[in-house]
Amino acid sequence: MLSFLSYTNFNDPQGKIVPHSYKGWKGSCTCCWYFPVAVSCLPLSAIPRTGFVLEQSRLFKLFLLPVFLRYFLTSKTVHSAVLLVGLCDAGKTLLFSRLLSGKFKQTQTSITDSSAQYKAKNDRGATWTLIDLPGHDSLRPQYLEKFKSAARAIVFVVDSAIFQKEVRDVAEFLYVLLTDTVICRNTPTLLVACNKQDVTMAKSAKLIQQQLEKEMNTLRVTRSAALSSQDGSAGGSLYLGKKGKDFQFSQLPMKVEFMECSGRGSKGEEGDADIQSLESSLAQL
Ligand SMILES: Nc1nc2c(ncn2[C@@H]2O[C@H](COP(=O)(O)OP(=O)(O)OP(=O)(O)O)[C@@H](O)[C@H]2O)c(=O)[nH]1
Ligand SMILES: [Mg+2]
Repeated sequence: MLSFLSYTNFNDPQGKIVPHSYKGWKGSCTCCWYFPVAVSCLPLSAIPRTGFVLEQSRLFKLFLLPVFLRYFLTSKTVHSAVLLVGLCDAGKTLLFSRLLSGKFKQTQTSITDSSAQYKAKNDRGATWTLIDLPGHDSLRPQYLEKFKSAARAIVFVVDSAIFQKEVRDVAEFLYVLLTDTVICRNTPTLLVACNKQDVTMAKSAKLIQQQLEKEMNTLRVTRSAALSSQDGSAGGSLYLGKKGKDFQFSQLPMKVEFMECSGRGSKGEEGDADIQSLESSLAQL
């Protein structure tokens, strides 16, 4: 019932505090069903006798039960968040700013989440809650835990300029995401944004995809071996891809797209970002 009274605050990109609206990242107000559930669980004696209106049992059957069923059946979580995730310095916060305002912004490493309403570039005018998560190793798990169940899409940002050096860490993070039971159940669209394409040595989206598939295939073998040498339980994570086959992103239950982009853009801070492919994928959610 506390959630009836409380609401979360989010920081917007300009640093102002914006109240969490009724249809925020959770997409539905949980109090909608807490209240009828709580009422219908009360002992009948706790419901005051109306005497001249109805017997208690009839009151429950005729009024409370339909109300409870209606709320229980119609209140489902709407996945309305688009999460920006990735390792430190991949360019999430700059992309967050570019997607929202188009502007270049000097960034610092994020220590908390930022969120704002993002209007997709489509005729439907779909609006999502765009959430920028910190990439630091020590903060990543708790923020992922907080927002993963609300994800409609996950934009996994990769620094293509230093991908070769980070391939193992990128694959490990992606592995954690893609074997998570909540994420596998909700199947948010996965958009792998191969960022920093303005840098000359940046790897292409195709090469990044191939190397990640190879690396995650290796990870799957080592992780499965480690699990079976313990107690055999998967500890809240699922098997990645198809058993008996080399891992490919096409085996995943969710839609996966790899794309190239640059939050900085080819003309630097003064020019526009190169994020059209990301925007058009977000428009199709
Ligand atoms: N050359 C180039 N630099 C970029 C690009 N995108 C971001 N950067 C730079 O990379 C650095 C890190 O960018 P951020 O957006 O802060 O990275 P982040 O992923 O939010 O990092 P954390 O908050 O630490 O997780 C900044 O200096 C950005 O200006 C890009 O497309 N090209
Ligand atoms: Mg950041």
